[in-house]
Amino acid sequence: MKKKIFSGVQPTGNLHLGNYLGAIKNFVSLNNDDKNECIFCVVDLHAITVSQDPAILRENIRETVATFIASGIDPKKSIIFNQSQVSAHSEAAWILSCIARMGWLNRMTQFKEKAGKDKEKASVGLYSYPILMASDILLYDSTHVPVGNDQKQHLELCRDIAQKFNNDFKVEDFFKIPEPLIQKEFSRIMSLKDGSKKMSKSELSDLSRINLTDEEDQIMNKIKKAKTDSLPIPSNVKELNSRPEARNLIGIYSSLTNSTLENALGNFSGKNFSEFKENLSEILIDKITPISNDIKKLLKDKSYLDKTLEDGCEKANKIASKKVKKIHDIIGF
Ligand code: AQP
Repeated sequence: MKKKIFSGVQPTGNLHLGNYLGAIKNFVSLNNDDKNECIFCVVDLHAITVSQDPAILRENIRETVATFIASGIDPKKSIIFNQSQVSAHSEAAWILSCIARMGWLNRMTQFKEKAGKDKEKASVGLYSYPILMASDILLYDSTHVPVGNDQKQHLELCRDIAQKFNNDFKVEDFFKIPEPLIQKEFSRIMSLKDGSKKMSKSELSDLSRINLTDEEDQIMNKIKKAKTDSLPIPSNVKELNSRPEARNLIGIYSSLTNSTLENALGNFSGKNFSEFKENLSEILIDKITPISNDIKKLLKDKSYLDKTLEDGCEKANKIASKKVKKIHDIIGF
């Protein structure tokens, strides 16, 4: 049995190292394994849960496709498409919003974080976002969903919705119950300015993240200015627990070099951060600049990116519209 993989990225600009190490890097290895059928979605319906400039959104959709391809996802092997062009997503989201319970949604921590203190002014879409995410996943009978750690709770909600639908309508196994694929280590990359906040596209300070389109000098400058503390690099992992910024930088190093935290510490223990930062910058430049150059090249060929989406949408639509038709039959439309 092939694994059916589904995941999405919002086209909200500034795709960063957290998106890469937490999600896209994993997408690439799943794409490269012939035992998997992969679908990678540019989730533009999710992006409009906060306000977007239409012209910038259109460009960000293309930039997200370019980032997928530049990172190593092959559109001939995997389906790449944008959510808004397959209407089954919006339709299934309405139906599943009649299955999901208010109490379940009220527990979602991401809504609380994103809506902040003024939740009365947040869009209804931001609140019900996890139901749309469940529709995205369930429409394709996905068995596995590679996401960063921050999406774990949403995936649990998706499983609850699928189970309730199957039970309510006595259609055992109609919706497959998907498994999260979350990397055990470094699944949450933190801000370069504050080790307690996740690296994020919407953070105002550009110095808080490494963008996948950053140039060499920007990467060097951001790592140089990244927050650390005045102590030298410790010799054991336990000591990192009370030093979030140091843990984050060493975690990024380990993730990029596919080594353990212990090995990374072994190379630098007792040294000061300036030497470590020089090494980290070099590794980041080696990894990010080829991706950054390819994104820029691909962005010049809009018709190729649009055609990639068009082909992907056609394939996704075939699968999703069949599933929606079955949902209609089950619920009595
Ligand atoms: N800091 C992170 N560390 C690890 N993984 C992360 N992801 C996001 N930030 C980190 C993972 O990237 C995938 C795509 O995320 P998204 O674009 O759909 O939305 P997000 O999680 O809301 O990303 P941001 O950067 O925080 O965007 P804004 O600021 O717009 O809200 C997901 O699998 C996510 O887990």
